[in-house]
Amino acid sequence: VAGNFSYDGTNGPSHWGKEYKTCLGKYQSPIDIEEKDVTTMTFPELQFSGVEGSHKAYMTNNGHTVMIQSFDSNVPSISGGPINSTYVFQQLHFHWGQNDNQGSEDLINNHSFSMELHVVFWKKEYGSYDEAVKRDDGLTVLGYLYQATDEPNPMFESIVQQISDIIGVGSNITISDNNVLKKLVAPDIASAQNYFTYRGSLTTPPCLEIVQWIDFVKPQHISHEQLAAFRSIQSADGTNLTHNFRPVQPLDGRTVYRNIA
Ligand code: B30
Ligand code: ZN
Repeated sequence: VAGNFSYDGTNGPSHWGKEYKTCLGKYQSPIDIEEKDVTTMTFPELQFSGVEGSHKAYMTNNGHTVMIQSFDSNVPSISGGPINSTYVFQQLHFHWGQNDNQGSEDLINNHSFSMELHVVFWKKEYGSYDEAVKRDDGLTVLGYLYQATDEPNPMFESIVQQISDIIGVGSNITISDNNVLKKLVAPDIASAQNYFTYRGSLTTPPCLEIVQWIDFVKPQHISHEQLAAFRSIQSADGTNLTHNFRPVQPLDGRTVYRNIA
């Protein structure tokens, strides 16, 4: 559901801290990742399970993004890498910009990408998402960067087609392609051990500082046209959600690691 926040004006990111004090905290996301400042590290292999096969999935306009969830019994999970237990898939969603030169939340060497996909997982031993978000190691989010190109990405075909059915806030539809989850949760297994990782927060209110971020180094692509479809959904105030990325936050002494497989 849409909380009382937006990406412009009096409810924009610079005002979130008035209602949500945590948004003013010291471990906020997103950040600018400067490659010259990262600490290299060899983590255990990051592993995906339950990703293969088909998943019944749903797509929602929640007023601040396009969100995809599954209530399938076959739920993807991850383990290994910088996390020391199993985390279960909850939802995935997207962040984009008003033009192709911006849209990603995390930046690399101060460079913005056109879109960022967030795949959100909760720590299984806490029993549920609602319990996990009360704990400081409750969530792991995978971040995938996308650069706009002329060439469409087949992975987005069915989603983009169906975005026209969720223009209004609160709309919810079944995704016709049962392979969407497989394609979005682990799109590029060959590059899955090449990531940055750091401790941070939810990038939207309530900005809880409970997230182990895993940002994959290698960008993927999406076409200008496919990206434009995301900008056509409406936000809570009835205007088009042309952009929904939070500006970068201070690193404040945190260490960003890069996995060297
Ligand atoms: S992110 O990946 O850091 N962008 C939440 C999860 C991941 C991120 C940001 C927020 C989250 O769980 N937020 C609280 C729940 N939301 C979710 C929702 O369904 O959409 C409720 C809310 O905002 O207050 Cu509307
Ligand atoms: Zn996000």
